[in-house]
Amino acid sequence: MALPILYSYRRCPYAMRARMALKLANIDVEIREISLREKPAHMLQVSPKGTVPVLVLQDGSVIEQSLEIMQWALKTHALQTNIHAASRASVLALISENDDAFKCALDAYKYPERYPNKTQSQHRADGGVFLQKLENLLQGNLYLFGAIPSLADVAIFPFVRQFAAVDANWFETTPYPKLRIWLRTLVESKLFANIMQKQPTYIE
Ligand SMILES: N[C@@H](CCC(=O)N[C@@H](CS)C(=O)NCC(=O)O)C(=O)O
Repeated sequence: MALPILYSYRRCPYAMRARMALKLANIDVEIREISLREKPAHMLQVSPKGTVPVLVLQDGSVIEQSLEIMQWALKTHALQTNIHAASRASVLALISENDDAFKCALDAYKYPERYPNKTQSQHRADGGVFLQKLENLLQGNLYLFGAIPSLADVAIFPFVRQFAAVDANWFETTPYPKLRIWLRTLVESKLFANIMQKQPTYIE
């Protein structure tokens, strides 16, 4: 194969962060935009779990978790190397909180009919705990861990973007002013515009 292959889905936040990391690292890949309903047989063959993103390298090795794709792509990039050893554990812990508790709250807030144990505003309040934590980290900093973006900013903002979009009017009135600026900066970045370009669905 000429280039590594990235099985991707444009609107998937995990795939977004993988595409951003690859772009930041200037790693050219063949992006295969999939249909989640009709996943390509080759993708399922190399990664039977059936989620995107999946990166297939030229030597045939497969990286099938978005965070691992990011870490692989950015192993020598400032986004990772500028993180002090002491902060590294905090960066990874924050990403893990995003991927676990916040992602659960996001799903429940987006699809409250599937999670009737609580009302939609209770689900939103659950997510708000993480948003408040981000707001606190952004006091005095443009980014979560300082003046320049870290792995955490890129890994987390696609999920906050989805949370904010559920009810944009509500988000504009939240007591998270720094978070709003942070989100706008990242969403309006050239990097994000670049990785959100539409492309036809890959047909095997
Ligand atoms: N832990 C995985 C999660 C990836 C994931 O859940 N992706 C979703 C799309 S956002 C997916 O492919 N779901 C499979 C499906 O909907 O069939 C990662 O970090 O890469």
